[in-house]
Amino acid sequence: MTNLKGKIEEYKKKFAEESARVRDEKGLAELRNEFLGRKKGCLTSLFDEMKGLSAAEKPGAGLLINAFKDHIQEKLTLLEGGLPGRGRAARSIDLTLPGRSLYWGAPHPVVLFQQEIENIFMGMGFAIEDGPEIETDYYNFEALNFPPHHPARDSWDTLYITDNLLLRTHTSPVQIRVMEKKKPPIRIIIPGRVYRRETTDPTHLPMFYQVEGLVVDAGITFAHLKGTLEYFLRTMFGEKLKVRFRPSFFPFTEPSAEVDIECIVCGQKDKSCRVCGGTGWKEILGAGMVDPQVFKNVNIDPEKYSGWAFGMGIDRTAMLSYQIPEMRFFYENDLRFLRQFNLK
Ligand code: 2NL
Repeated sequence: MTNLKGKIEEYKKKFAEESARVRDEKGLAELRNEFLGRKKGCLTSLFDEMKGLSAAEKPGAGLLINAFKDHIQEKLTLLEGGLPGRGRAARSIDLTLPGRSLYWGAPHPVVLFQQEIENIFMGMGFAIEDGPEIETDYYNFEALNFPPHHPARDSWDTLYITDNLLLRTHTSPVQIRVMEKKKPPIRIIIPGRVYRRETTDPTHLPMFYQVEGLVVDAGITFAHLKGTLEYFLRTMFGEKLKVRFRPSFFPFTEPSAEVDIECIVCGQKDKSCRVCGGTGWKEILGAGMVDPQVFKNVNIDPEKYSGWAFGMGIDRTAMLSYQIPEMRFFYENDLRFLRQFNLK
């Protein structure tokens, strides 16, 4: 046993001397073989030594030899990590390298803009609703006073799934669904994706975002429409913003209006402004008093109740607000573009 202990000490000393001389992987392999190798390794010779011991001494000797083995293995690993070249790069951790920084996700600019719109209307007591993007002909057209084959359908280039199923061309079907379920007073807005069969150009895509709004109660007039929309637009674009209403037509409202705001890019001062074409005005939304036929379709009595509605493009308005020349920029997912809008 004393013999074994002495031998272990001797081997440790020898290992320390020889390991100091190891310069490369070859030297390391030789050292490992010399001490842990199966055939003539020091470890093997220690186990041979054990054979001559008594049964009582064997367990203690086993522990000593295993501790020696662990010691050698640990030192070899350290040595390996300290070697230059390929060995070092492949095996060691460089604690001086800076950590990898994580990219924080952030809301998309169209989402930010939609939230701004939602906040203004929520401040006026409106609720936010949503509904399916795949609709039936009834909810997308018929309930909104477009009979089949009516020429007004031509101005909505629709993407059909079957003769009866289609991708909604506006979020109005959600308003129909809400009016079927709830009785007045109703004050809602519906933001969401809508689809049209469009040829892509800088301001048109087959998918875009729209927000529609609806107010239904006893005694609602065009004055409510005007006051609410003016308040909304001035909160969004500036207290002193000029807003004008022009007569227009929609199948689901009567009377109907298109609403323009002063050009927020040139402030009506540039006769060659590229945004407003020198007119000083930009069309921003469509609106009107809900047609009595639409109320009849959802069993609301048009003699008792009246209401107004509007529709506005979200991404289109965000383009005007941020002065973005291409709608496609929003949906190409180029992070260099998207990151510019998350300054908050
Ligand atoms: C536009 C015009 C508009 C509506 C949408 C509506 C919905 C119901 C009843 C009556 Cl359920 N009207 N929506 C009304 C007027 C205009 O959108 O230019 N949108 C981009």
